[in-house]
Order: sequence, then C-alpha cells, then structure tokens
Amino acid sequence: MKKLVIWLVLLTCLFSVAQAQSNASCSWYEIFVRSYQDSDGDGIGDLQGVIGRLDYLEDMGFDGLWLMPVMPSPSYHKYDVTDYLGIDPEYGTLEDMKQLVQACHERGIRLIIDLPINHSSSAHPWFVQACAALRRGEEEHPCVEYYCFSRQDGPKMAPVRGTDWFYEEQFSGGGMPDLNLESEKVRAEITAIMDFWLNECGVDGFRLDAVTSYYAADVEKNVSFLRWLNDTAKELKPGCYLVGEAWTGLSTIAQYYESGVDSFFLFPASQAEGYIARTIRARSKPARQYEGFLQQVEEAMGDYLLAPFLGNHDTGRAAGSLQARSAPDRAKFAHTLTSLMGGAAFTYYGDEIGMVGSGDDPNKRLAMYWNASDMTNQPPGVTKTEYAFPCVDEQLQDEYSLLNYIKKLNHLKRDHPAIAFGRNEFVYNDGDVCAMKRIWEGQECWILVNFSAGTAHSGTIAADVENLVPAQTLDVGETASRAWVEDGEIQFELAPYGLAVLVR
Ligand SMILES: [Ca+2]
Ligand SMILES: [Ca+2]
Repeated sequence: MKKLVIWLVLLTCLFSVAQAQSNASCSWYEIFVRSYQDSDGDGIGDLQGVIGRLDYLEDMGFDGLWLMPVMPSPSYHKYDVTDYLGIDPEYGTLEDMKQLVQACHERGIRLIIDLPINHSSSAHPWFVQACAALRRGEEEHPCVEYYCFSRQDGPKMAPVRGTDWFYEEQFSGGGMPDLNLESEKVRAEITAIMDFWLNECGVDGFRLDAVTSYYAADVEKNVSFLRWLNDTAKELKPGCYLVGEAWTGLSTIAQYYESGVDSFFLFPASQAEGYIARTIRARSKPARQYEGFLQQVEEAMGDYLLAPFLGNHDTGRAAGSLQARSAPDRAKFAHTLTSLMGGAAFTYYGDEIGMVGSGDDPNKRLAMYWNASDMTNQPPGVTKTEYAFPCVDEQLQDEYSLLNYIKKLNHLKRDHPAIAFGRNEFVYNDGDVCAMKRIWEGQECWILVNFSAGTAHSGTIAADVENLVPAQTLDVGETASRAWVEDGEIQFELAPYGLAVLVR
C-alpha cells in the first residue's frame, strides 16, 4: 500500500512537471512600460501603448511578457511601491491592465508582472503610519511590525526622523524600507496581493525582485520564504509562473530552485563576462567552451527550468557587451546561444534591434526606437542617448536584420519545443561545430551549430541517425546552412554561425 502511494505521488509529480513545461513560454520579453509605447501623447509609455504593440510582439514570436513594475510609485522605475493593489496612473488603469491580459491571452501570450516585495516605498501608507506611530511612542501600532525597525544603528540601517529608531534598508538611499517578511500580517498582505493580480486581474505569474535581499545573506531563510511564496501562489492559481532575481553564482542559484519557484534568471550566462559572451569571444574551440558551460549548468541545475538571458534593465545592454557594431553576426548568434541553453529565455526590450546603453541606470532603459517620430520621452536622468542600429520599422524591412533573425529564432523554438524543454545531450563536437540532441514529449530534435565565422564543410556524424529528416535552418546572412542524412551519416555544410535542425 505504502509503495502504491509513493508511486502515485511520483506519477502526480511527473505529470505536473510535464504539465508545467508544456504550458510554459519559451521566448519571454521584458518591457519597461514607461519607455515602450505612449498611447495618449504625454510622452510616457503606458499599458494601452503595450496593447497597441501586441501584434508586433506576436509576430516576433514572443510567447511571454514580463512587465517591469506597474504599481503606483513615486520613482520613474517604480521598484518602490506605494500601493500593491493598483496601477500607476502614468501607465493607465486597472481596466487597461485587464484589457492587456485578455489581449495577450487571445494571442497565446502569457503575462507576468514584477513583484517587488523585499521593500516598499518609504511613501507607502504602511511605512508612513509606522513612522508616525513611533514618533508618538506607539510601538504597538499594527504597521510597526510591517518593517524591520530597531533601536540599533548599523550597516543598511537608516534613521527614523524624530525618533531614536532605525529601519532596515538594503537598497540604501532610495527611500525603500525593507518589509518584515517574518510578520504574519505582511504575509497575509502578500497573499492578498498575489490573489488580486493572479485571480482578479488575471496575470499569469510574477517576476520576483531582489530575492537575495529578502533576508540579507541568508540563503536558507530566503529559500524557505520562497517556498511559502511559491506554495501560496500555486494554491491561488495552479500553473502560474514565478521567476526570481537571484543575482548570484550557479551553485547558489541551484539552492534557490529548491524552493519550488519555477525559474531563476541564469545570471552566470549573462553580460560581458558570462557564458555566452565568453563563448563568443573564445579564441579557439568555442563549441567546446559552450559544451563545458552547459555541462556545468546541467550538473548544478539538473531538470530545473532555466531562465537564460543576455541582459536586463540593470545590466549594460547586450549589443554593447558583445561589440555588436563591429561584429553584428556574432551578436545575432549570441541570442541563439542563449536560447540553446534551454528553458525559458528572456529578451530585454530593444535588444532585438541592438539598442545600446550602459553606465547610469536610465541609460539602460532608453525609449524604444520604433522610428524617429514614434518614441516615448527618455526616462529622467539619461546622460547618453545613442542608437547603434536602425529602428524597428527599418529592421522589419531588412530580411537579414537582427530583428528578423530573432524573430526566426523565436519561431524556430515555437516549432520545435524540444529545443527549449528537451533534455540535452551532446552527440558531436569538433570545437567549431557541435550537435546537440534534445528529446521532449516524444519529439526528437538534433541541432547542428557552427560556432565559427567560417563555413563548416562536410563533417560527418555517424551514430544513431536513421530516419532523421532535415527540418529547418537558421542563418545570420544570405548563405543557407544544410544538413542531411546520407549512407547512415549526417552530412553538413553550415554557414558562418549557422544552425540546422533535424527531427525524428
Ligand atoms: Ca502615456
Ligand atoms: Ca529584506
């Protein structure tokens, strides 16, 4: 009997994992609403603007959207929230948000929103009331336990003016007091907040901001809080998707996955020193480097659903770190290598047209370059406005633009979900060319990839290739790659950075 129960539990688990992945999106797109598309002429991007661009996003093959914070906030970036149950009036109304959710779902696009709950704004009524109570000496006021107050000063502590109290602020100087996640009252608020967005508004999940700061430098407590958060969210809406920001190394990220949260951003693959950029820069045997990185990831992560990305709103733009101006083909290829890591890959808005930006945060969040006469205002604090590649409208017309390359890449993944969700096996690697086998839900997909800037000729792969048929190719330029089976061997001619997919 006991054995039967264990089997049933195991089967249920397997079934729910398969379920979760078959519902999963594999090409996510991160949007900074303010800089994306303005709909009412005030120069600030808004939700109706995003709705107006859904045809574009659907055409591009993105099947998931992550909106950076949309809740009311005094800052331009809105990571310090003053009302967790509303939409910032700059962006629109709750009705607009519901309309956006519905329009996304009609297109088979999932929508998640940023949930910054490590801290609130110092202008949040909870904090304002708590500080007022402390000034009156009312330490028992219900709001006081919402934050981490102490009579002891120290690092990451800030004074409560007019009292001898201090409060914890991990992101110091930003008016962002840390919430007390130990408090049952705060957890009840978070439950109500998630219920509101998941069920009343209809979003499909959350991007969890700054999870490593929940309990600063305490992975175990963070994982246990995330376990509670994940269980609560999944109970409120089975199948919702959570992705966490744990800006840390591979083994620590793997620990965070033990919480049950679906994904954590794969920071070690991102930015100028990450796996992708290092593979691209490798002086010899780049395909071997890539295999090595993928093996490290697999050893640490097992079957977890990865969330690889090149850059986001906090990092320098990928086109800059990849030196896309001098090597546009390599920049295209970097997006492919990101997707080939497997899982739910994320693209930051504007990266599909090679927008650049680094240094001060606002420079990384420039107005989306639709065309010179259709752009939002730049966010406040921008010190450098520069667009390295042509605008969206121009790139749409150019078959070999970065934009059209990423579009083809997204559609390739859509046609062959095994690329994103299949278990990976390297079946061939000569240093410049590798072949990877992915099997998922009965689909078998072989991907041949040329990592070099030269054409790769007539290699052969002999093992287990019966009945493999050529399916699709993806190339950075006009020369098309080829791969086919002949006399029990795969033959290939791969164009520079070319990719060929065979299926069985
Ligand atoms: Ca507007
Ligand atoms: Ca915290």
